[in-house]
Amino acid sequence: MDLFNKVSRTAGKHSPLEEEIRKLPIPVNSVFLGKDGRIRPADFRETGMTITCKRCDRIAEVFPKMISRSGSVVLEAFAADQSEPVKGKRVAVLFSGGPAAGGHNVLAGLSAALGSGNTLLGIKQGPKGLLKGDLFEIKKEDIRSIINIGGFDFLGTDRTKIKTPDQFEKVRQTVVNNRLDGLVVIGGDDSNTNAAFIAEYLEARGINCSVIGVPKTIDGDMAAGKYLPISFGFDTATKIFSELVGNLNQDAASAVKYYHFVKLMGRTASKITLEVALQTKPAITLISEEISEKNMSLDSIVNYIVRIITLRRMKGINHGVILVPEGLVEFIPEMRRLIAELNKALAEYETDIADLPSLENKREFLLPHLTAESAQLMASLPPDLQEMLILDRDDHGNVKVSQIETEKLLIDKIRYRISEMKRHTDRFFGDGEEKIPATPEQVEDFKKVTLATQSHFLGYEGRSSKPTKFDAAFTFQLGLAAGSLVLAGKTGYMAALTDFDRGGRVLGLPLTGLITAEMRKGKEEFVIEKSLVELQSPSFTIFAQNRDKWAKEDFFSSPGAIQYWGPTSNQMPIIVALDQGYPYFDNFDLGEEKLVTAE
Ligand code: FBP
Repeated sequence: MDLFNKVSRTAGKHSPLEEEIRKLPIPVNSVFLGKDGRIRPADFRETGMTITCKRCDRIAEVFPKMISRSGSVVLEAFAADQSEPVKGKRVAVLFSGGPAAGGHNVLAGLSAALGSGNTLLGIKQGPKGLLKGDLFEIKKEDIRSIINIGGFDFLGTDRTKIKTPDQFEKVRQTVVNNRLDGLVVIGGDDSNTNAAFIAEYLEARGINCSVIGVPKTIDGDMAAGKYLPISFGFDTATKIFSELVGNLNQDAASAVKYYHFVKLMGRTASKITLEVALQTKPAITLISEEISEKNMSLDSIVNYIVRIITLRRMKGINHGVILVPEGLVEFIPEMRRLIAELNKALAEYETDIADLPSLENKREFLLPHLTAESAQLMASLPPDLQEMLILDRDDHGNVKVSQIETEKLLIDKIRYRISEMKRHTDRFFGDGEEKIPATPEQVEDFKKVTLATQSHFLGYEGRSSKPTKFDAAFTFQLGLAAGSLVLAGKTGYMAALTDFDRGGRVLGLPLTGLITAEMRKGKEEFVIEKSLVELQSPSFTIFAQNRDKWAKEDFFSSPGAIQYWGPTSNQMPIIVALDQGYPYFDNFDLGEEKLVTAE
């Protein structure tokens, strides 16, 4: 074959690697295997475990049907008897929110659970497509082309929040018009909350359609402790970010001139940052949850970083990598107060503000509605950050933190502090708790410091990659579990998987047990509680015990690319293994490997 043909042959998801990984066997949990070794849907029974959230009183008022049906009891899958599996059901599936690696394998698992006796329909472009009724049939050959392949592009996705009576009615019409027996929502906390509301709405109107959620988000904050250690996509995203951060560690130590400030995705939780830190051991890592717990102001964060940079300089190290979690601004106490006050004012004066023509007008209108401290802080922020805080919220009321250049804000403030230190060395060097101990020569050397920085934002690079072997296996089981829950006639549950070190345990979690009441834009909203980094957890403890060593010396590591074969190919997230108390993290066990491409 000539070179021209060889190059064009790889178009349309046919790169040599994609061709190979389509053929990779995937582990299958024993509950999904019949006596003949073929895949079949599992059945579910009640366990003795219940999950309830902090505001059960309000949840019971808002979701009476779901609560009385599930009793908040966790379900567990078991291998069904050998009777004929259910036939003739029509099940639709959608992606919601940001992409996460492995989404296509959820579809593959669903398709395998439904078998040839039922119909799987794809909903185009997420909740928007559900409202429009934009559905098409997913065929077995479609599954063969997308299995183990990254992205959400086969269906598309979006972030529409289904909230108005008119929207719920449209969902009902789509369900009725398409004779759906099941609806599977693959999404994060907001999308799974949507799934619970849809389940309640349909049930209250006597419509027999199982609504099942699947936990997706690279952020890892859609998790439920021992029932669901992590959401899918986290493992792949953190391995990609770790490869890139590892490379930056290596480059920093080679070029010996730059500090690389790397903002890492994770809108709220710093789980991604913690995992990447454990994989790459950079010079400095900020964890939002710790900053909030210690009530650290923006100034004290800057002081913390500058102190480490200065101490490293004294050892002759003038380079390194600094990890900054995407959601940081919302965890800095004074910023959090400012955002809360802005949210309240934005909700109260929504129409007045919408009528004002310029950002300047909006800012002038809002300032008198803030406390003096918040108004002062607001005025001190760069204009583009002010704009983000005033104007931009997503459909779910979240500040769009991915657009806020926190890493650049920190760089500016650090530069300013270093120049201040050079001018007033007495204030910053010498004896005293806050001061940096240094000899006169070291202080003179410090005056010569020029901080050379590079800033990076890693997020989108990690969302649509081909799934790691862990995510490929995890998502396939989640699809099998979701399909089985639908065929078992369950509604208002989330498909879940746990015990990643011993074959996997397949569960159905009542969505209402995960939901709580939260203030958003000044109003009470019902949302699935986000799982954050816990400062008492083994993963954070190990990080905290080691970070001083990583700050003092160049102790970094560079884990390299995702492997599909080789020593790290069966690795699961380190934070999951540590926090679940698994004996190892480098050899996940989710069942017997099978070639599932033809199922
Ligand atoms: P989901 O919660 O929908 O999975 O999205 C997570 C995320 O990747 C965040 O880390 C980030 O803040 C956000 O998506 C960015 O989303 P967008 O695609 O709207 O820019």
